[in-house]
Amino acid sequence: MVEQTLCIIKPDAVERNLIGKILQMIEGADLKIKALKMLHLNKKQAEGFYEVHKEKPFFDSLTNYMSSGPIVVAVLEGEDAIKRYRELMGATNPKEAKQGTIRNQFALDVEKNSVHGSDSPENAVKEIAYFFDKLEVL
Ligand code: IDP
Ligand code: MG
Repeated sequence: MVEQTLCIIKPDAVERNLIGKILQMIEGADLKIKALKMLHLNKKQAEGFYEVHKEKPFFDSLTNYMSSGPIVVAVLEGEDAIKRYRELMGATNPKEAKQGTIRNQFALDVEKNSVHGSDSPENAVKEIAYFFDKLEVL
């Protein structure tokens, strides 16, 4: 099934000039970029995006980090895109991420792990709508 998923290139990766390399890996994995932009979230906007994690001990640190610098947000499309992009990202903790994955290559630690990807069709729809207007997604 053709799906769309939300990708974020997080502040640690933007800061280290990894946008191009990460987008190259995404395109190389046969995922199509259907929307793309750069922005700098404020703390409230980061908290809104990660609302599902608001009870977690790492919520404050995570939302500080996600609002600490510019990010790139993108909509990716392809067959089974949600699962395939999560496989390409690798495990949340880079120590557990398989070789060849984005997080294995670029993540700094379990928080500053370079990329985000939606984890289900329902969340993909919500997350895409958080960042993109209907008219902005091809
Ligand atoms: P995911 O990004 O692989 O889906 P989630 O469990 O949804 O992982 O967590 C969202 C984000 O919160 C992670 O990508 C990471 O930046 C951060 N995070 C997750 N677990 C921890 C932790 O144990 N310590 C610090 N930050 C964490
Ligand atoms: Mg998640």
